[in-house]
Amino acid sequence: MNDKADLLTRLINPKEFQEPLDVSGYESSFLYETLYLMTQIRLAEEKLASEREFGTIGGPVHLSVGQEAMAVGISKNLNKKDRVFGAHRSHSHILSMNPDFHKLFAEVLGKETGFSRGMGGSMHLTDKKNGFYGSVPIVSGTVPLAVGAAFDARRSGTNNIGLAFIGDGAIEEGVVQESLNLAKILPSPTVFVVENNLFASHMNISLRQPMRSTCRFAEANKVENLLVDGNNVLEVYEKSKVLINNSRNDGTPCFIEGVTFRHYGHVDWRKDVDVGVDRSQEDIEEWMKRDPIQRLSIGMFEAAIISKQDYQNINDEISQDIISSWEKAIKDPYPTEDKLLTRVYCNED
Ligand SMILES: Cc1ncc(C[n+]2csc(CCOP(=O)(O)OP(=O)(O)O)c2C)c(N)n1
Ligand SMILES: [Mg+2]
Repeated sequence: MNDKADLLTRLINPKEFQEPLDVSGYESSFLYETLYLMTQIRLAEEKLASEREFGTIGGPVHLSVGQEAMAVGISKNLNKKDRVFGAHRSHSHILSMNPDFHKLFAEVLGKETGFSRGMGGSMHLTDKKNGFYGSVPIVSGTVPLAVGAAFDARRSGTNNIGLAFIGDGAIEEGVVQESLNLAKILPSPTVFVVENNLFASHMNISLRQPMRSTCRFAEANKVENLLVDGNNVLEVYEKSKVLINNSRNDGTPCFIEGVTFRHYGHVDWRKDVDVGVDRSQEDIEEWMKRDPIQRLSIGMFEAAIISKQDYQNINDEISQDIISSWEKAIKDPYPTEDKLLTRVYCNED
C-alpha cells in the first residue's frame, strides 16, 4: 500500500512522468499500430469537438482527449468475444475495439448508419459483434451488467471476460461495491478499469474522497488490483495484461486504476469550463506535457522507429479518412419514424 501511495503522489503531480516512453523491446509493428489507433481516436474526437462547437451536433459530447492510453493499452489485451461496457465518456472505448469513426459520427448525428442505428447518440453506443456491449450515461449503471456478462461467458465454457470502464466518480456509487463483492464471491471474470482523471464533473477527487486512489475499494473486496500511469500506453498494456490473463484463466475479477487527465472540460469543446475548481490553467498546461500520444511518438522518434515526417503522414491520412467519414455521415439517412417504438429489445431489427 505504501508503494502505491508513493506512486499516487507522483502520478497526481502533472510535472512528473512527462518524459517520452522507452520503446525498446517492442516490435515496430506493435508500436506503429498503437500510435495509429491512439491518433485515430484523438483526431476523431477533435472533429467531434469542432463540429459540436460549430453546432452541427445537437447533443452533448463527453470527450476523452488526453485519456487514449487507457482504452488503447487495455484493448490490446482483449478480443472481440470479450464483453466491454462503458459510460458517458466512451468514444475511446468503442473505437479501441473497432475504429470505425464513420459509425461514431453517424451515431452522434442520429443517423441510421450509426453504431446504435441513430437511436442512441454519443452516450448510448453499442457494437456487440466487436465486443463492445454498450455504454449508458447512468454513471456506474453498466458495472453490474459487466459482472453478469462475464459470469455468463464463464458459465458458457469460454475464457472470455467482462470489462467495465468506470470513472473515479462512478466508483463512489454503491452498486460498484456490490459488483466488486459479487464478482469476487461468484467468482466472475470481470475487469474493473478505473480511468481516474481526478474529476467527477467539475469536482476534484480530493474534495470528494479521503484518498485519491480508488484501489482501496478493490482491496476491501480482496480483488487483485494495480495502479498504473494511465498516460503511458505501454505500461497500461503490460501491467493490465498480467491481470487480464489471470481473470481469463482463473475466472476471477481484477481491478486496474490508471491516473490520467482529460484535456477538455467535463462536456463539449471548451477546455476552461472546469477551471477554478482545483483545475488551474497551469495544471492543464502541465498535463498537456504528459500527453500520452506525444510521449509515445517522441519515444518512437528517438528510437528511429518512425520519423517526424512519417508521423505527419499518419496524421494526414487519418485526417483525410475523418473528412470523408464525416461527409458520408452527414449525407446518410435518419432512421424512419416507424422504427421509433421498435428496437427497444435486443432481438428487434
Ligand atoms: C447515477 C448518476 N448520477 C449522476 C450523474 C451525472 N453525472 C454525469 S457524468 C458525472 C461525473 C462522472 O465522473 P467520473 O465517473 O469520474 O467520469 P468522468 O466524467 O470523469 O469520465 C456525473 C455525476 C449521472 N449521469 N448518473
Ligand atoms: Mg473522473
